[in-house]
Amino acid sequence: MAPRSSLRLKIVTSETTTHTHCPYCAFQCGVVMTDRADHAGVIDVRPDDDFPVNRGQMCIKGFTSAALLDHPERLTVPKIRGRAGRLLPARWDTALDFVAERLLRLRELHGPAALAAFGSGALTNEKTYLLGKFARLALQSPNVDYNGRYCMSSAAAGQNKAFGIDRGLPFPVSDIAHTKALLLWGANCAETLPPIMQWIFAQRDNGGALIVVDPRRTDTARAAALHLQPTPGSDLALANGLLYLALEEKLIDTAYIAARTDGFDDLRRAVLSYHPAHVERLTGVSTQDQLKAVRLLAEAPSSMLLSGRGPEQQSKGADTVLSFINLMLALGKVGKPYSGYGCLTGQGNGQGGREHGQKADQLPGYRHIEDAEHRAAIARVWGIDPAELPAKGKSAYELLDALGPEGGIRALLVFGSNVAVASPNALNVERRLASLDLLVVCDAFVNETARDAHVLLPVAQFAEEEGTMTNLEGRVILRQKVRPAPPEVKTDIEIFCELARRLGAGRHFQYTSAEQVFDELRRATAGARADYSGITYDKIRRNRGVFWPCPSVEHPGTPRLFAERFHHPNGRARFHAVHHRPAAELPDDAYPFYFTTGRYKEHYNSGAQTRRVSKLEEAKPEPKVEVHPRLAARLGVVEGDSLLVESRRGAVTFRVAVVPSIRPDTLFAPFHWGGRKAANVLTVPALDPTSRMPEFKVCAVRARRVSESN
Ligand SMILES: Nc1nc2c(c(=O)[nH]1)N[C@H]1C(S)=C(S)[C@@H](COP(=O)(O)OP(=O)(O)OC[C@H]3O[C@@H](n4cnc5c(=O)[nH]c(N)nc54)[C@H](O)[C@@H]3O)O[C@H]1N2
Ligand SMILES: Nc1nc2c(c(=O)[nH]1)N[C@H]1C(S)=C(S)[C@@H](COP(=O)(O)OP(=O)(O)OC[C@H]3O[C@@H](n4cnc5c(=O)[nH]c(N)nc54)[C@H](O)[C@@H]3O)O[C@H]1N2
Ligand code: SF4
Ligand SMILES: [Mo]
Repeated sequence: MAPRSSLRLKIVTSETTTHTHCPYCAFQCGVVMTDRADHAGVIDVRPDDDFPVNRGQMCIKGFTSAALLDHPERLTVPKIRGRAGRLLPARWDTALDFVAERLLRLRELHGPAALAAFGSGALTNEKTYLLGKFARLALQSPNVDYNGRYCMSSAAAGQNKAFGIDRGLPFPVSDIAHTKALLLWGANCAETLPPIMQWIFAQRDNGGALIVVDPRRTDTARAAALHLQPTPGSDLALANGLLYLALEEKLIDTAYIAARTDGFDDLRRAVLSYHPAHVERLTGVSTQDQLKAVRLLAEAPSSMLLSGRGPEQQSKGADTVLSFINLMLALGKVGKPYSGYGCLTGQGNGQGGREHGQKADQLPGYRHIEDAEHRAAIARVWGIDPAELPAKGKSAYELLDALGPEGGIRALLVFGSNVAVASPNALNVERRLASLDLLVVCDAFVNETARDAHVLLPVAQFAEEEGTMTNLEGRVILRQKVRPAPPEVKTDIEIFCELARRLGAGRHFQYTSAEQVFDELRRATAGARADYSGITYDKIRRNRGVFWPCPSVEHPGTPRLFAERFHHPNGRARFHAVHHRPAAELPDDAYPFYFTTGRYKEHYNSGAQTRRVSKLEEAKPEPKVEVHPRLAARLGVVEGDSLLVESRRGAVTFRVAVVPSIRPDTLFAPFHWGGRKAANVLTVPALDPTSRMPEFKVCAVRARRVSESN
């Protein structure tokens, strides 16, 4: 008996409880983690009842997130590819020396632009900031970009043009509960942000109406009073059509337009051609439904339009976002209580990740790398001559497409993205990765991108490090350390510092903690659009987050934007006359169906993490292609059959899910799997001209039944 009770005592006394956040999406649920350090790594995660965003709720990914920490497949030592092609364990010094020597040699041979880095919206603000600094000062290359280009770039471009600032939601999520009309446009919140549904249900209970626009009748659409089911890629035409009807029905707010906006006359002329019958032909949405939607939005005392990746991941995504903003401005809704336009940010730090300089054209604080004043401001903080800062580099897909001897990029360092799975035209990206002289993947797991890597560097995970994240509301929160990282694992910050030293830039990378990096980030963003200068770790802890902009330590932060002014110099919002244009690839005789992509509740992005969590893998072991019963009959397939889906880029065999919830002209599959199950083998790498967002949501395919053995 005695040994047992003393053991129990030991377990109890070694428990530590930490308030932190889920590793995955932009909702950044507050969680409480309990580390029973002496109990074979058992670690509990439960939702934090007091965190004001998720209020005690969480999704299955959050509940199972601790499984990533002690996972048997975790990368725990550096690895270098040996002569026989196998990855062999190496000491840190050996691996870092190897990487640095190769980088220096390639830079000497091919110039600095031959080196590139790829970042992520999964990285903390501190890492985002350092990755941009590392690329510019240690690699000395213009070529740094990140997976937010695949995620937030269209919404960012639209908001910057219209409002002069880009913060996903201009209000806290709790405002959703009080709006009288909520339009979710191409966002499947029930699966992608499950705990946000508490605010959406509260909105309904408060008498509000919900409208959903999605080519599929998703769980989110099922909760709606009105579901519009447009043809993929027709959102801009639909939004312009709604504005046409608003003009026709005299629903626009002329006083607001005169007082707070510029450019309405050009827009009015542009939307004259979006007659409802024409819009019905382009979108498949009836005139009656168009009218219902615009009346709900316009006549409600408060209304919100929130967009997801559906309309944004298109080769006209930035213009489509502008068409949404045009509509909400014309109705006089933006900046009024419980009203406005917002985009639902995706990745854990999808917001902060787009502000602090890991983007090819950007410097910290949302500064522009081609603006002389912005360059000078950052050069002062970094202690360099502005001339030492490279120019703007290539966007994510263009960067990956330039890998190898033809494109000229010889070395790539990847931090936090599984580009081989997540990029459009994935087979091309796979080939380009394989043609690199040096591929370094820094990750906690050996994902598909690591398959051709020369060096793998193991990194600490969310519960093993500290740093700030900025959630979908623009609230800066603190990721806290729950337990130490495994002994042979480093944080991304340590890797930046150690590599920078070996590349001769060590004096710019003297940090001993994430908080020190944050203090530099605060100085670098002072006076900039995304001003974090008044935020401290301590202030975040005391207030459960601080909303940027926050320009001084005394400043309480800014939960709501636009009540008085927009962020263009004259304080007014700008309308933009935008026109519908077809998707880059439309169905034709050879490839007769639309193909679109999205997500399952159980998996996260490329699946590099969630496919390793047994509960999630059991719940959703494979991707299925959704087929409407009429189309299934035409193709001669039933539930569970194998369907070969082919585009001009490649072919994938999916098992079939026959569902009445999809349009009969459209196939849908999730992109969470790699290799031969990768939806991105099919997608088209057409890019938006402004945001450089790939068209993940529309391409043309053909399909035929195959036997299991094929
Ligand atoms: N479970 C889960 N949650 C996640 C993620 C995850 O991978 N899994 N990822 C996170 C990230 S990074 C992101 S960006 C967000 C994304 O969150 P969402 O934007 O909600 O996700 P998606 O499923 O990509 O796309 C939303 C919807 O767009 C629809 N759609 C497809 N084509 C079109 C179109 O042409 N027009 C319109 N209007 N709709 C279209 C799809 O049917 C889909 O239901 O989710 C975040 N949360
Ligand atoms: N067809 C199609 N393709 C899409 C989309 C779509 O809707 N359809 N959506 C796009 C969108 S919105 C996104 S956001 C992308 C996402 O797709 P990816 O860019 O592949 O992102 P993840 O799958 O989240 O990959 C993250 C990797 O980073 C690692 N990681 C996590 N945290 C850290 C960290 O702190 N440091 C380091 N070094 N590594 C870390 C994880 O282990 C994992 O291997 O996919 C895009 N691709
Ligand atoms: S994945 Fe998103 S919604 Fe789910 S628990 Fe994590 S932060 Fe919350
Ligand atoms: Mo995303």
